[in-house]
Amino acid sequence: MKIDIVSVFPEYFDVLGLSLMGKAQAKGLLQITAHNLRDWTHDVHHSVDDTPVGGGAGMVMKPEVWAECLDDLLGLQPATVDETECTLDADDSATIADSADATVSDEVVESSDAIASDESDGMSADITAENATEAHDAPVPGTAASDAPVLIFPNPSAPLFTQRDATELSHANHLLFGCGRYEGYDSRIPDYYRTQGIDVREYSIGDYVLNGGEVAVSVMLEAITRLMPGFMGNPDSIVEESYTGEGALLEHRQYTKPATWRGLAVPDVLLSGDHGKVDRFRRDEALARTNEIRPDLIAKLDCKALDKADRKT
Ligand code: 6GU
Repeated sequence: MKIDIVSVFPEYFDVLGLSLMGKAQAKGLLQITAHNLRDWTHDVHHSVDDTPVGGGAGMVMKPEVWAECLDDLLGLQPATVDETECTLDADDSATIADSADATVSDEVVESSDAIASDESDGMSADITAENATEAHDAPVPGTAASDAPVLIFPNPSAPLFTQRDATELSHANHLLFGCGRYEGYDSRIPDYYRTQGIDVREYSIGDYVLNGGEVAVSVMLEAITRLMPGFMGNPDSIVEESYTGEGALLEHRQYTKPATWRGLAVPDVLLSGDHGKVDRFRRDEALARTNEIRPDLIAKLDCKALDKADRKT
């Protein structure tokens, strides 16, 4: 699985080289690249945000830089140059004057080509003068449907990311995560890529607010990649866990030896050697704990996932 992550703090993802995720990369199961969004800026300040239209606190990540980056990483042709993007303000002209090889040209394609060839990130090298003249056409997806990329934006105002999403995404060949910071990103960024036929997802990881999407992406990535065949040393360990399968319950409590520790005993039934009784005990405990801690999960349970003995619990 190829995983691209775009962030203004790509160093956040250095930790993905550790533990099982690091091993999966060494095995060639995962190819993770964290990119710096600022590599796609052209102004001296490398700015990626602007004030919110309509007013309000904070800054919003602007669409132009994201689009250059995402077009590149998705292998899309640059989009039709929008008129508003061509309007130069005093800042822009100063920036262009600063740059040695970019000149203010009335031939927009020429200048965007010059900018593109500045990029060291590989994809832009494919933009030849020939296809750049066709840049006024809408972008086309660059990959076959079977390994179509999935573009994912962490967003605290989006639907919750669940085990079901993790399972589905563990089958993808290419995931591209875009981490927002500040007050978030211009909503037209995901909208635009949807219009281009890209599978775009926005997810929250819980009902609390983080400073940016980086930690949320780490959480989602860990949930997704551990479900890939060959990722876990012991694949059985992902079968019995909480939130797995249709009748998702919280897991029963766990114990190891000794049988009594600091006066606290392991339940007798677990020492009985009777697998049927152990299974029943654990199942009852899972149901009781779920009912107490997460009644919302009980409400969502499919009746078919319950057996006769469950109903008594
Ligand atoms: Cl995905 N992003 C941010 N910034 N905060 C969050 C979140 C995501 N999910 C929960 N809180």
